[in-house]
Amino acid sequence: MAIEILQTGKLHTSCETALAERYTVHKLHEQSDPDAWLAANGERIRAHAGSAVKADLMARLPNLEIIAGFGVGYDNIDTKAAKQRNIRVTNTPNVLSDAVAELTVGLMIALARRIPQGDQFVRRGKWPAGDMGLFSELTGKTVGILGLGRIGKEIASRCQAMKMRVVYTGRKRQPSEPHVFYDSLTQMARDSDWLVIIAPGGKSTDGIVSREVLEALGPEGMLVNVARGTLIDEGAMLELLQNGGLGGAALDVFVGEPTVPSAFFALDNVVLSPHQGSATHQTRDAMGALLVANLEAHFAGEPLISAVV
Ligand code: NAP
Ligand code: 8YV
Repeated sequence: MAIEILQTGKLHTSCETALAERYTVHKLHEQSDPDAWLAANGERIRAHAGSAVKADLMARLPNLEIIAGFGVGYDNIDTKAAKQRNIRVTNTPNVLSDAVAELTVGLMIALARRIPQGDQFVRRGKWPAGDMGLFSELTGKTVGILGLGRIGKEIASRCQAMKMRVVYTGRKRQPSEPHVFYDSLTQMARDSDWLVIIAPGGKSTDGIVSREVLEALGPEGMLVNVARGTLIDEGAMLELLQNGGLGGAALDVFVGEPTVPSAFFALDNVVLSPHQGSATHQTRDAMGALLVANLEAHFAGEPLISAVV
């Protein structure tokens, strides 16, 4: 009998194709009455493919065995509820690290050199009236990385290629890493020209980049967030960007994304990106393949490839 699995949102096309070849896939987001559909069919579902799974959805799926997440971050999956029900959870680590690191360095250069603003300057015909001005560069600067994990390390090596000095913070020092470790995020921000945030979302990091940290980074300091919007005190960041208390910010993630506070749009010292860290064809294909490989391993009774629960 075919294994029945549930999607609650659209997934990358190659992933959806691979799932449909192997399983009977139900798409809750395409049902006219999702609630009635779950009541009638929920007990047949053995797997969920994709992220954003809360305890109330799990409760509607009494025979759910596994949640295969599409993404390395799993802050939108209730892993505590999953553990209590013995539901396995997988994510898609490593395969996206290069793409996210590439975007990070791209955002850094874009912010330092005001590349999006320069494009607008030319397109709007402002150049003939005079040059745009001078900005800063990465060369010789210190970058502090919050979260020297899989992606953080890829960012670090690319920053070194840009002739930057790398320092980092996290919950613990990593003895095998050559970079200077700070046990205080505020102190690291004070000593850094750039602060790059790439630690997981969730309760343990909520608001960790506080007003105090942002003020320590200071009027010349540049902030990059490619992690989750929840790590930063977004209101304080906006205020400091507006009043010159913070030099600039390049942001790929936001607290209420895809809605972004319109106050950001008026700021010249900001580069905005719509959560594009892993958004390349090759990386999304690889993420989808890993999601499917985890499901296949589970239903074959083999060890999961990338389990978080
Ligand atoms: P990872 O390998 O687990 O690295 C996470 C790092 O964060 C580790 O170095 C860890 O170090 C540190 N960390 C964890 N909890 C912390 C805490 N409470 N306080 C301070 N540091 C903490 O994860 P990854 O694969 O690099 O991914 C990191 C995150 O990037 C994901 O969780 C996701 O939210 C985000 N992401 C964003 C995009 C995007 O499109 N923008 C794409 C992919 C991933 P310690 O254990 O020493 O604390
Ligand atoms: C998204 C990400 O998951 O992997 C993560 O944690 O933030 C991204 O790769 C991806 O955009 C799928 O929604």
